[in-house]
Amino acid sequence: MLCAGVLASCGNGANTPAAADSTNTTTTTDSLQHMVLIPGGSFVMGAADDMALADEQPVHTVHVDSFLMDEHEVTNAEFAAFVAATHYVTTAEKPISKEEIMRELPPGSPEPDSSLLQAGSLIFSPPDHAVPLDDVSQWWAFVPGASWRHPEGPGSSITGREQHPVVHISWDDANAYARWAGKRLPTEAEWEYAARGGLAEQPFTWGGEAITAGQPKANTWNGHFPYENTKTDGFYNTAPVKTYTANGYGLYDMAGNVWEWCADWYDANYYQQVPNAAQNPEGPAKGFDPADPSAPKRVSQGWFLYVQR
Ligand SMILES: [Ca+2]
Ligand SMILES: [Ca+2]
Repeated sequence: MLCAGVLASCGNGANTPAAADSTNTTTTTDSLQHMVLIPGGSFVMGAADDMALADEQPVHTVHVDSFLMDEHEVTNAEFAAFVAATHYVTTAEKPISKEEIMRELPPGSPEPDSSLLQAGSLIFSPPDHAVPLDDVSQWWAFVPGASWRHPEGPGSSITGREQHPVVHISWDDANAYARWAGKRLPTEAEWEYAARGGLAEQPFTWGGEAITAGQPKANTWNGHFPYENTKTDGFYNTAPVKTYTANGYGLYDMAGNVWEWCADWYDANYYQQVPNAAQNPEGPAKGFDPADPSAPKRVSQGWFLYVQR
């Protein structure tokens, strides 16, 4: 419910003057500052290699129309301006209602202890030794009082991190920010198309070179997860936006730094249902995750691209 993440929002490209001019790659008007025109086109979505997960198959061709996308993740400074203007309260800053929890749990579930209903969020709290990588509870811990204002919990602050991406942002928070800014969340298809930066069938936003080769390319985990981080990219937690080289469309941190919200519901079986050559697909009508069937989820993005081999 309370994931560390942020949005990359995009405008309704078809309705904006900038989007109509496909010769411009970057907008210049005040209201569209820091947005990039992504020229429409078709691409192969999904994965077919040995590492492909079931929900990434089969690969299918998708067309997206031109749209505008923020050039970087939403920063603490940008989100603070939204909150100052609207007095918006994020999901992580609200106590959790017992009724809401019970609605999302299977019928007959025991009621949660009231100590679990405080406002807060999940904090990365790694062990100092190797642990099974299929158990996220080994490195995530719920911390009352953690929120975008207090990223590491009470006592921490975002002072000095104004240009870092905002974290502890739910899908509802991201959606509210985007609407306030006169934008919307990208669809999963738009996000993946934009992340590729015009490169076809490459595994990374920068192409095919291994992430460990050459200069640091993105803010990721370096070393043995989750107990050793060598910080060869310079950062343990978030990095200021635009620290690393942009992709071919001029978008930053499409790989790494923080995960970004997409508009789509997540359905593990969606790729098996979406027609080939889909035009501007908007994802399934509702969410379904067989690993957690009582809690529908939205799509978040931000790491490996999918490539057909
Ligand atoms: Ca790092
Ligand atoms: Ca990112």
